[in-house]
Amino acid sequence: MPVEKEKLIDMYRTMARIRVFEERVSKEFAAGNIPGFVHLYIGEEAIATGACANLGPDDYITSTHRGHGHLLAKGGRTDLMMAELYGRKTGYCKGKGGSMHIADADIGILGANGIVGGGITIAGGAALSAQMRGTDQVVICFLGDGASNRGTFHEGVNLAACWNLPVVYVIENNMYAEKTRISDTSRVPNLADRASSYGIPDVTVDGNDVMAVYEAVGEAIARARSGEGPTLVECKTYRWHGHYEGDPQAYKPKEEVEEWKKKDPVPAFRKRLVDMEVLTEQDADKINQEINEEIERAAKFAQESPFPAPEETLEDVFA
Ligand SMILES: Cc1ncc(C[n+]2csc(CCOP(=O)(O)OP(=O)(O)O)c2C)c(N)n1
Ligand SMILES: [Mg+2]
Repeated sequence: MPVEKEKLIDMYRTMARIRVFEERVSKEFAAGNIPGFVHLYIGEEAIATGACANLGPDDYITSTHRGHGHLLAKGGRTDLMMAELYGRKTGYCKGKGGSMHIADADIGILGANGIVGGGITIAGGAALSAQMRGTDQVVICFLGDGASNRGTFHEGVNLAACWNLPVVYVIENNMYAEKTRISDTSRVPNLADRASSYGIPDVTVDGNDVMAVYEAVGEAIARARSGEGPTLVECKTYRWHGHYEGDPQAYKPKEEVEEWKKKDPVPAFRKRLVDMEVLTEQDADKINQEINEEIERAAKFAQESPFPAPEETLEDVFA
C-alpha cells in the first residue's frame, strides 16, 4: 500500500530529529555539561522511526539504555529529554533519572531501561493488560542483540507466544553488546531465527532502510492487533559511536565503521524522498533547519533550567 506523503515527511523529520538531538548530546557530554552515562543511537535511527511510524498514541513501547531514538520516535519531547540529560528539574524525571529512566506513560512510553533485556517482560505485561481490557493496543519491545541472549528473552517471548500477546519484538542487531561481537555469543546467523523455538513468525530486515523496517513491523503489528500474537523482527544495523560516550572503542576496526557510515540511513532516506518527488532539496533543507532550531531551543531550555534542590532528593522515589 502506498504510504501517504505526509507520513513519509514525518518519518524524515523524526530521523533528522534523532540525529541532531544526539549529535548535540555527544557534544555537550564531551564538554562536561551532561552528567552520568549516555549511550547514543547514531546510525540506528531508521529502526525506531520505521517501527514507531506504525503506532498510535495509545500503543506502547518499551525501550533500552540506548533509548533516545525510541522515545523521540514515539513522540517524546526534545526539551524535556534534554533537560533530563542535563539533570535539571524541568526534565522528564525532574532531573533525577537521566537518560536511562525517561518515561512518559501518557504517550505509551513505558520507559528507557538500564537493565539489559528489562523491557522484554514489561512489554509482555503491557500486552497482557491490553488483551485483558479488550483494546486493540499493541506493544513494540525494542531490544539489542546482547539482550536477546538474556534469560528474560526466552521467558518473555515464550510466554507471549503461548498467550498470543499483542507484542512485536524488534531486535536492533548493531553487532555489538558493549565490546563483544554478536558472532562470539551466538551461533545463529539471524537472531530472528530464534522465533522458531517459540512457534512465532520472524523477519530479518535491513535496519538502515526505514521503509523496510516500517513495512516489516507494520505486518507484525497488523497480526498482533488482530489477535494473532507476537512476531520477532530483527533489524541489522551498526552503532557508529562507542557503547557509551567516552568509550575508546579499541575493539572496533576503523574500516568497519567507515563501511557502515556509507550506509547512513538519514541522507539515504532524504535522497529517496527527493527521488520520489515527495520532497525537494529545499524542503529537506528547511526541515533540517527547523530541527536544528528545535534542538538549539531544547539545549537552551536545559541549560537555563535549575537543578533539583537537595531536599527534593527523596521525593518521587516511591510511588
Ligand atoms: C542485566 C544487565 N546485564 C549487564 C548490563 C551491562 N550492560 C549494559 S549495556 C550492555 C550491552 C547491551 O548490548 P545490546 O543488548 O546489544 O544493546 P546495545 O548496547 O548494542 O544497543 C551490557 C552488557 C546491564 N545493564 N544489565
Ligand atoms: Mg547491540
